[in-house]
Amino acid sequence: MELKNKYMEEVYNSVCLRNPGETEFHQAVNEVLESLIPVIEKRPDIIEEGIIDRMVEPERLIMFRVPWVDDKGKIRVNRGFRVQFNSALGPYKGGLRLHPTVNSSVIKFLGFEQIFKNSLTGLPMGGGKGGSDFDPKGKSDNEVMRFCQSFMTELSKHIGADTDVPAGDIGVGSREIGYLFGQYKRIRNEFTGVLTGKALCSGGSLIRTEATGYGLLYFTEEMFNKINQDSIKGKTVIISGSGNVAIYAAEKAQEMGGRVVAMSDSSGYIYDPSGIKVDIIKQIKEKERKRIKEYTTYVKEAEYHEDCSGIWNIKCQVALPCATQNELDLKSAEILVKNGVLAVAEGANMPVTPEAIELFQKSGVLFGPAKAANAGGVATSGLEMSQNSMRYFWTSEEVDKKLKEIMVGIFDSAYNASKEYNCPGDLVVGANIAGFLRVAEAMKWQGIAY
Ligand code: NDP
Ligand code: 2IT
Repeated sequence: MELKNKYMEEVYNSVCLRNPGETEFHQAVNEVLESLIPVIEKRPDIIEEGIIDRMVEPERLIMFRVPWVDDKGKIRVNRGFRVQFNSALGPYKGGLRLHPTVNSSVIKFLGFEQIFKNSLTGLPMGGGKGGSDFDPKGKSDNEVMRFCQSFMTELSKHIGADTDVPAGDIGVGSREIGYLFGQYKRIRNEFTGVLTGKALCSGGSLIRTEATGYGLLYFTEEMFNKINQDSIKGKTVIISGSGNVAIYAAEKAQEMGGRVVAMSDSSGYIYDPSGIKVDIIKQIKEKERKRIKEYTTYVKEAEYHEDCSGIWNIKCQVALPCATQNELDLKSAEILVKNGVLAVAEGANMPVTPEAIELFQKSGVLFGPAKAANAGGVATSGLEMSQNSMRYFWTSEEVDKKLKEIMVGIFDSAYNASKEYNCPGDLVVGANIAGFLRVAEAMKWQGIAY
């Protein structure tokens, strides 16, 4: 979208020129620059210090070959990435994604978003992201292990508990983190908190598994309470995806009295008007690693439909996209608005297209942007790092309480910034500004270090 400020337009054009064809990265930068126009109009020092010019350029981008041997003895080669985007606030922090669509554009967009998200948590974490175009689907545990060991053999040269701390994202859960952790420990001979999302037996934190989904619901409830004087209770909820974020979003939505009627994977969606049984989804997805279609073998009355984007045709009051980027477009948004949706919050990163966001906001739908709404995962990773540093652990109740406080804090920061900058309730602008200001202050204080 066109930026109504000459300086921002120049920065954006240079990002496009320098990163040709990287459309997801361009999209993420465009949204942030647009939101920051009122800030630079008030603060000429930000332009003078080159804060934005520096922020859109990663501090470091590592790209490497990942060779591994499959179960048939055939040599396979994937491409590995780690973007260390910004270390103004702390060690680089962000997940690893294993999915065939991973490329430098996807990793840069995710790493860029992560800077502001991590800042919003208030915890000392910089922004980073990584991954590979390796597809874990259909691979044996041994193949996944060999891939992870090869990936970590190179990555271990660039990370560390005080340097860069990766975690999970699409295709990376406890199994993969375990293989990665084991290989790091072997190479470096160090048992440290170099990764988060670890199993409890190896220094993991209680509630990290649940954190992104739970945090999303705490954030959504804050939007309902503080903007609309309403709540999730009694609302019909649709959640796309059926991975880590989606499952625990569904669990918490039901605990809060919402009625979750549909979930999906990349093949299709299930509709269960009597309310999705989350334990069955956990069984299919976490234990058996099967397709969501299997749900209909457990629940006979449930319907299965191919084409995952059809999920947005179902009438609901709350829509929570928790699968992947750009999964909810203008056409789907028009249907949701027509069907009376009241709130949309992004569990995935950048799942709603810019045109769809604009429609929701124009139509008075509460909209929770990813940077704020899904920050509970990385926030709890930050709490895992704290516990590792102390060589101690907190109870579920303690971690959950801190997570809730952080999510309420993020909502308040974004909402207050939206009011201060004359667009009350625009949490996209509010989150971008609140996240940015903290990073900008640290960059200014540290001089031209990067
Ligand atoms: P998982 O791998 O656990 O689950 C991903 C889910 O999304 C699966 O149901 C998957 O379906 C679906 N999906 C993935 N790619 C596509 C696609 N191209 N089209 C349609 N569906 C797709 O990942 P997570 O739950 O961890 O991550 C989901 C989203 O949340 C991502 O955007 C991630 O960046 C974001 N996120 C994750 C956090 C975390 O802590 N894990 C924290 C904050 C954000 P299928 O099985 O068919 O591929
Ligand atoms: O997008 C994200 O915030 C994550 N995938 C979680 C990152 C983390 O370091 O826990």
